[in-house]
Amino acid sequence: MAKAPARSAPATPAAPTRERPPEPQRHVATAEHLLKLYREMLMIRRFEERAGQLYGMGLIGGFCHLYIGQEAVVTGMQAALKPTDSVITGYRDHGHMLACGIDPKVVMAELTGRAAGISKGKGGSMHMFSVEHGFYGGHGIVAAQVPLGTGLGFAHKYKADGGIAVTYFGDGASNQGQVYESFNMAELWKLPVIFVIENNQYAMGTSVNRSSSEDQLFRRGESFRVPGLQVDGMDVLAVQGAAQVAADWARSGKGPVLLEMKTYRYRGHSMSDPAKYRSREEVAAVREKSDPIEHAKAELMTLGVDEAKFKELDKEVRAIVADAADFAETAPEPAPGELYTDVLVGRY
Ligand SMILES: Cc1ncc(C[n+]2csc(CCOP(=O)(O)OP(=O)(O)O)c2C)c(N)n1
Ligand SMILES: [Mg+2]
Repeated sequence: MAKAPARSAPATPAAPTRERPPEPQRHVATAEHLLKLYREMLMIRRFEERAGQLYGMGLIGGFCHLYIGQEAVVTGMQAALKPTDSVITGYRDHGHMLACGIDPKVVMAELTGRAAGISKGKGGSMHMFSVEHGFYGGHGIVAAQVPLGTGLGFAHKYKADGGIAVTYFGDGASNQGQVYESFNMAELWKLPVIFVIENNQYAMGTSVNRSSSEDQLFRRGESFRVPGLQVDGMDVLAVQGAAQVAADWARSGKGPVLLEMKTYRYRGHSMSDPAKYRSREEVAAVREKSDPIEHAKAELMTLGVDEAKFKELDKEVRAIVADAADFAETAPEPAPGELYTDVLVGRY
């Protein structure tokens, strides 16, 4: 009887060994540099507190998602970027705009729907944009900014302008299919993109563990060979250190990199969230143990910065935010004719 031929599956070529970015080190900062980061985080915090108040007074309509608790992420990331780089995020975007150097006045005026707002008062909290500052939105559709950010990376590579695209999204967004299509293309084409997952532990009322089979989100790029790093997103210098490694990697043509920032939002998902899915104690414990601003302050004190300096900074930041709020309350609303400008009309 004839012997059956030996069976074997079609051979898959051996995968080349993957290079990985070096292990990031916490950024070693001078008191001066840390003080600058502290001030930037404080600006975001005070701005957001004020936005929350204006919302409570009925001066802000529509949705309003505050960034309180997550300030170290955007501040540390921005510290490693260059003016040629671009930034894109979702709807929790006020902090990203301030970090990109956009005037608090035009951001606050946009929140209150005034003509002087950055989107002429017609975009509101979730729809702001400034090409001049390398800020590409402000997007209300969960994860929609991820393919767009990948496209920004493509543009940087195509134009060979040396820039990289920082694409922020949430833990909830990280379960969207378009994120993985983006990872695939970004790695295949070695696009200069830093994907930043702001893992604030919740997507509206759903905790990461209830929604994610792989809750170590920095591993989410592995199937696509996108290297991932997990970062303490409550420590601005840890963020800057990781951002530097990621930026060097992406800028040198090695392709995308994924940073999972472990962070926390103190407020509800949006201003209309009663936050029944978590206890007050849980929030209080994070605030007490991990607050990014308090930690930076404590570190600055060990570097010799005294209480008077903090008081001076706080006063200065409060004055800038108060000015922005006054402006946003008193600036005129858009003229009725603006209803018909900037509107894309399709013909069917
Ligand atoms: C495609 C889509 N689905 C659902 C929503 C409603 N929605 C808005 S925010 C959100 C949760 C997203 O959470 P996460 O990505 O963790 O970001 P975070 O709000 O925590 O910053 C959902 C489901 C939406 N805006 N877009
Ligand atoms: Mg989230």
